[in-house]
Amino acid sequence: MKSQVIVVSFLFALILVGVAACGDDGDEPPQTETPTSQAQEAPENSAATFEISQREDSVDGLVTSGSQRFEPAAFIVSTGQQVTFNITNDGLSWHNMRVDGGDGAFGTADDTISDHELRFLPGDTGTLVWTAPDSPGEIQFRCDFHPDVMTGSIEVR
Ligand SMILES: [Cu+2]
Repeated sequence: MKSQVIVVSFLFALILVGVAACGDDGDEPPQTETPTSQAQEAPENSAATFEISQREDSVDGLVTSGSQRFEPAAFIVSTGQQVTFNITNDGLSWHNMRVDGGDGAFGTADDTISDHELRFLPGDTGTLVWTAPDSPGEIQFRCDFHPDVMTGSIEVR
């Protein structure tokens, strides 16, 4: 009879350990989620710096059509904040970055464009320094070489 109590106690302990382990797993962030899928938020009341990657998918050195993108592609900043994007072309194509100044249109005088004489070759790094408008809103940015797919947004709070 005593040995049965011991076995039951042991099994109960095993169950407790199993439940605790499951609980720990639930607290950890999912491994498959990439941090770049979330909007990057700048600290308030100071200049902000973001790392941004230009890339695309490829098979045997051939770029997969429509896969060109910025990673991350969504940012949150404060009104009037100075923002520096440190850009790296991690892809195979030419890219740049153009931020709409807030007039809702690209190719206008209020745009801000990345350096490197308007295009980044594969492996190039550079910057785009931009100051958020003084009023809240949604600012769009894009790559001029892939304007239909390579886009992003900056939420100004
Ligand atoms: Cu591009």
